[in-house]
Amino acid sequence: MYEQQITVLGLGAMGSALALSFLKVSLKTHVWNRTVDRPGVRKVVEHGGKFKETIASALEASSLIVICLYDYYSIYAALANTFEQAFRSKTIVNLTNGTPSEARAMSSWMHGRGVSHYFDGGIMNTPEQVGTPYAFAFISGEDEKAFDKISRPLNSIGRLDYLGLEPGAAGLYDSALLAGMYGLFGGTLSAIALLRSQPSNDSSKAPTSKVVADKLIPMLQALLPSLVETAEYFDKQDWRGHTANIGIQEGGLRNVLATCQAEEVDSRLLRAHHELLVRALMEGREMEGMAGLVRDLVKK
Ligand code: FVH
Repeated sequence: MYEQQITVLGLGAMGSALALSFLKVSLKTHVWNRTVDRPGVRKVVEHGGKFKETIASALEASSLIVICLYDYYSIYAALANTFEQAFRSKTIVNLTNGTPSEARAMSSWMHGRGVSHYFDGGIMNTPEQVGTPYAFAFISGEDEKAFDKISRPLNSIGRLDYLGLEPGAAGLYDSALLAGMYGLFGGTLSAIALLRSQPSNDSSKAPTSKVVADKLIPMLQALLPSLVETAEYFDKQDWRGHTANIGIQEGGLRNVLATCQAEEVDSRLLRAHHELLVRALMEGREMEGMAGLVRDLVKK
């Protein structure tokens, strides 16, 4: 038997997008937000969401509860004065961004208050993408049978990727994917800063956005398969430099840093990567591939 109603705690940018996606598939949607006067609250109520004045009445309204607050501290703060009875037999799906250890602690805290199931999740898209083919979320905690029960009401958000029993798994995948994203962002910010220094009398000067769209993005797209290879070599513990080895990578990045210096561009987002390459070179590992560098990042 699948849930016909759902409660959403938190109607910020993401929580309100989630609530709207539930309303769109005709789930009766109860909502609560600490501050009533918020655009997200108005929009969700306009679309049929049932606003609850107190968090206790929001919990009471459904047995399936989605939490999407700013951080884990906000959740503890919001639920601090709620009687344990309000949690009993509830299924909680917490889509607030956090770390694996925060997820594990929250799972124990919730089970200690009598919830029947606690799932932790990470949403890997923007609020605007909720309900589109780009949207997906990692979910972990409990078992596959329990996950199946929540997947029907929740899949209006997007694709749900269930990672198994360990409640911290979704937070780990979330952080790993965001690490990749921030690396890409950092490199792109440095690229834009360099491009802005094109001489204005250069007739080939193109708007920065055009260079990013026409040159940088196609280059990155062509390189993406090599990221999978790096992970495959890491899995096989194969440290050989099959294509570009550490020696070549260091030379390339050294040129970028020299150009940044000449053009008075702050290279701090790139320097940490260069330091890693130099350290490997000093250890005589110039023929290793990028997978070898991962070893240097792993502390335990
Ligand atoms: N927005 C995004 O692009 C990202 C995409 C990936 C996933 N994140 C995570 O989703 C969580 C919520 O993010 P959000 O975008 O909805 O954030 P805000 O619009 O800032 O809304 C924050 C809500 O949290 C409530 N809140 C904050 N502190 C407290 C508290 N102490 N007690 C109760 N509620 C609290 C806030 O309420 P109010 O300020 O309106 O009263 C909002 O409902 C987040 O983990 C992202 O990392 C989004």
